Amino acid sequence: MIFDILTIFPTFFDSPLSEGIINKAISSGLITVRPINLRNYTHDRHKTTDDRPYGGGEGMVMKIEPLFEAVEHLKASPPPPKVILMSPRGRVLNQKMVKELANEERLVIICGRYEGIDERFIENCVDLEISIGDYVLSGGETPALVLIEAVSRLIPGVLGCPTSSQKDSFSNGLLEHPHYTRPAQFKDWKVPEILLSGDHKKIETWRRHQTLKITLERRPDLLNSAPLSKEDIEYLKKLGWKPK
Ligand code: 9D3
Repeated sequence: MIFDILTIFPTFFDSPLSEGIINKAISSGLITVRPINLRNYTHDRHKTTDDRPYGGGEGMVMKIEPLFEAVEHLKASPPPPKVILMSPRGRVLNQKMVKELANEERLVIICGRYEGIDERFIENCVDLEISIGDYVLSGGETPALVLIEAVSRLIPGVLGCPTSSQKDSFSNGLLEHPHYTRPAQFKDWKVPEILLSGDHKKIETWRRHQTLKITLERRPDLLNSAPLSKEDIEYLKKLGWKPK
């Protein structure tokens, strides 16, 4: 999979791309990540990418010409990409969207800066606008990294074990049960007895109950769309859950 990132801060991505799982995925050729300097597509001496807003007001707006030329240039080489704008006005990213994007062959990811982007570029050149949540950042670079990491993990071979991305929270639609490792006792804090029992059937049930209890406490909204068994629903009702 190819990720082309259009940004005025291409070096922002140097360190994150040189660490851990993403770095391995790049080295092994499973993904290609190319930060591209938007200023390469300007023609004036000052490499201007922004200008003052028509109608007046605070802040600067990203100009259409460099963005348009960059996207046209990228589209001229195969495979045809999906063009994504990281934007606080976009659809809020979730694991379902990540799964869908993992089926694409190539993404062009545009990182906004300043107060906004000329709307004519968005209307005519962007396929999808994505936000990563309801908080204010300074630009689309961090969101682009979030997107690339989330999508890359779903590409076969990127994670060591093919099941580990499926077992994750949100893949099964619920939060994870708690985890413990040695020592069995630290100060006077003990690992739950059942996990030391060797009774795998009982452990499995305990973990499922923990998953359901924690999800009910912290993210009851998830229970309305997660796949639940008859036993799950029975247990949740005992905890006071009312299905919607
Ligand atoms: C001060 C300007 N804001 C008015 C409320 C609008 C605004 C413009 C640009 C707010 C943030 C930004 C920069 N952020 C992004 O480009 C961005 C973002 C984000 O801020 N939060 C969550 N997801 C994303 S994706 C891109």
